[in-house]
Formats: sequence, C-alpha cells, structure tokens
Amino acid sequence: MLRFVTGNEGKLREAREYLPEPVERGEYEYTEIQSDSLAAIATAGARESHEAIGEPVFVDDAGLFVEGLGGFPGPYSAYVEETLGVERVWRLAAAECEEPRRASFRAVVAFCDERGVESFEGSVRGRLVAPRGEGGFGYDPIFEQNGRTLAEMSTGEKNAISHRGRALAAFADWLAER
Ligand code: ITT
Repeated sequence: MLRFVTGNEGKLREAREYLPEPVERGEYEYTEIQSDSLAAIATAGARESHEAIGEPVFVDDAGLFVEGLGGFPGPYSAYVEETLGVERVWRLAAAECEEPRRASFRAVVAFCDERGVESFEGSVRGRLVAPRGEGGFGYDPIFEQNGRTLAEMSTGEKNAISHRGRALAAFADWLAER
C-alpha cells in the first residue's frame, strides 16, 4: 500500500488508476514552501509529511507553465487557480500570447521513507485553448494536446501522456526495482 498526501481528488484518482499498488490518502496538510522549484516544494512536503505521519508517503507538486507569460503561473498555479480562476487565465493568455500559445505542465512526485527522499519528474507540452471538456480537473479544460484538451480525455488517456503519468511511471519503475 502507498500513502499519497494530497487534498486534490483529481491527483488521487490519477495515481490510483496508474499505480499497481493500492493508494490510500494521507491526511496531513504540509507546508508549501515558497520556491520557484516544484522539486524543492515536493521534497520538502514529502519530508515533513513523513515525519508527521511516521510512515512512507508520497506527494505531488504540479504546475502550468505558459511560455508567453514567462512561465506564469508555474509553482503558483494553485494560488492563481483559486484567485483568478481557469477561465481568466485563458483570457489572459488569449490576450497576451501569440498562437499557438505554447504551455507545459510539470509534476514532481516525491516519496519519503526512513531511508530518505526520492523525486520523479514528468512534463507534457501543449497549447492553451478556450475551455472544452468535462473531465479532469484544474487547468485541464484549457490545455490541448494533439487536438484534444486533457478534460476531453479519460483518466487512462490523460495518464498515458500527462506530466503526472510520466512522473508516476518513473516512480513505479523505481518502486519495482527496489
Ligand atoms: P495538493 O494538496 O496535492 O498540494 P493542489 O491542488 O494544491 O493539491 P498543487 O499545489 O500541486 O496541487 O497545485 C497545482 C495547481 O495546478 C492546482 O491549481 C491544480 O488544480 C493544477 N493542476 C495540477 N495538476 C494538474 C493537472 O494534471 N491538470 C490540470 N490542472 C492541474
């Protein structure tokens, strides 16, 4: 069994679908340190959660990086989703960025146990479009890859190409080797 410390149902659903082992939610709110680096945020979160819970845990820190906005909102994606909302991030990109409005999603999964912390990264490149689709979560409706937004994909289809799917794949390989 693996324990995933997250408050995000969408992340939990994707990890459950992807990983071969059962995934339980870890009930803990770790401090999200202020940093430009997803890896630094995730590894600090995994360490703190492991210390608090006393068992092996993993966390996931992710963000949307819009090329024409200098990588905004990046590590601040959760705050920006809460304050501006996805529709207004799209309108900002539509006004400020030239076609094809390139963007990428990045995710860092960090696992911590008594032996220390390991992190695994994944990313996916795409473009921003007007919101479409009912699936997924967060910025999925405005992120298009090969003609479909991530919100127009099933969880399995999204995992096959997504930042999180790639980070989870590296994590699963490492777990299998250990
Ligand atoms: P945690 O409890 O795991 O921290 P969170 O939602 O706060 O959950 P982050 O701090 O990693 O997660 O913030 C990432 C932001 O980017 C947040 O607004 C998410 O909705 C969004 N996001 C992350 N992964 C995404 C994905 O696969 N598709 C769309 N939006 C995503």
